[in-house]
Amino acid sequence: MELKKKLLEHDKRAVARLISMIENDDQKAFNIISELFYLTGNAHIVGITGPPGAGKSTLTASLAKKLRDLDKTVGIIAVDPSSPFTGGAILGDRIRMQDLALDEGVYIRSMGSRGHLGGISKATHAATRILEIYGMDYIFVETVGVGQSEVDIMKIADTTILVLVPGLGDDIQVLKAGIMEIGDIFVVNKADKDGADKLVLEVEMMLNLRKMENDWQQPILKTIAIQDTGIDILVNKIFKHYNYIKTTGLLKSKKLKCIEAELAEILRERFIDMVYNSNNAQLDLKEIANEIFNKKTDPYTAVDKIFFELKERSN
Ligand SMILES: Nc1nc2c(ncn2[C@@H]2O[C@H](COP(=O)(O)OP(=O)(O)OP(=O)(O)O)[C@@H](O)[C@H]2O)c(=O)[nH]1
Ligand SMILES: [Mg+2]
Repeated sequence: MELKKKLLEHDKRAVARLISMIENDDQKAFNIISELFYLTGNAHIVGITGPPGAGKSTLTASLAKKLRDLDKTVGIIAVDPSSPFTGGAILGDRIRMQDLALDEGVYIRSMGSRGHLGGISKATHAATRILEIYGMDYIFVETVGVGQSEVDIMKIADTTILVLVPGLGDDIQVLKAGIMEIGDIFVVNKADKDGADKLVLEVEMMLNLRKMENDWQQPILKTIAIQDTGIDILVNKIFKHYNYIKTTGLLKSKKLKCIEAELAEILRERFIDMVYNSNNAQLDLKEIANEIFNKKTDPYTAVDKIFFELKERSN
């Protein structure tokens, strides 16, 4: 197949086409992944997450530049970017972005694709696989948020970088409830602003308070992404973390968990599609909700009935 050949020949346009097909749920793209699946699994997947406007994209661009200097190839996927962007603004700074976008060793894409039930979608998983087949050494997945999305990204990333910035007001609020657990590396970006050192101290304190799950000491680094300051150290920590998870077997268990989450997501999508579309009359959830509201039925009985009808139909 033409597209498959182009992908193997490192034609970036094939990557763009395939990811678009994935977003449109075009089975042909998934077939290509199936055929080339043996080429997947070799990229270091780095999650970048943190509050809106923290400088995640600027930081990612800066990291990508550094990795290109080291002759590494880089794919970047921004999931649900919060800032409205036109064409090229996904990496914040247009000039940096243009350099990167023209480089055959870099591919940048934004995807507005949360799964049916939130979380990292089937499409995002598939896009990382395309980038792996293309041969990217590093894949950055940027997500914005200060809640569930950070926890979700952990499932796809081998290394998760949590980006924080001073001056968000109640800084420590941002760090609540499980969010700290997911950072393998903490970055206090915009260190050119007041309050960076205070925030570093606060993060340190939070980290000291909790029980360590393993012997990876989560580093806290200061960066000024717009000036490429602190990026060398960050790249080194990324290498170091990868080394750590490889040698301890954590990488394998992370990958297994990721595959499990992906399987569950594909099953969910497939199953919900089946429930919605397999009958002559399509399932009318609004109508059922109405019946439940009016106490004509209840959610458990309603779902039992849907399953019963599905079974009847498949017999
Ligand atoms: N002063 C300062 N500004 C920065 C720094 N890093 C990024 N910025 C600026 O912060 C703004 C937001 O940067 P982005 O990289 O788009 O931030 P983001 O986290 O990707 O934003 P979203 O994807 O919209 O959540 C831009 O105007 C950047 O130029 C920094 O280190 N210092
Ligand atoms: Mg961004």
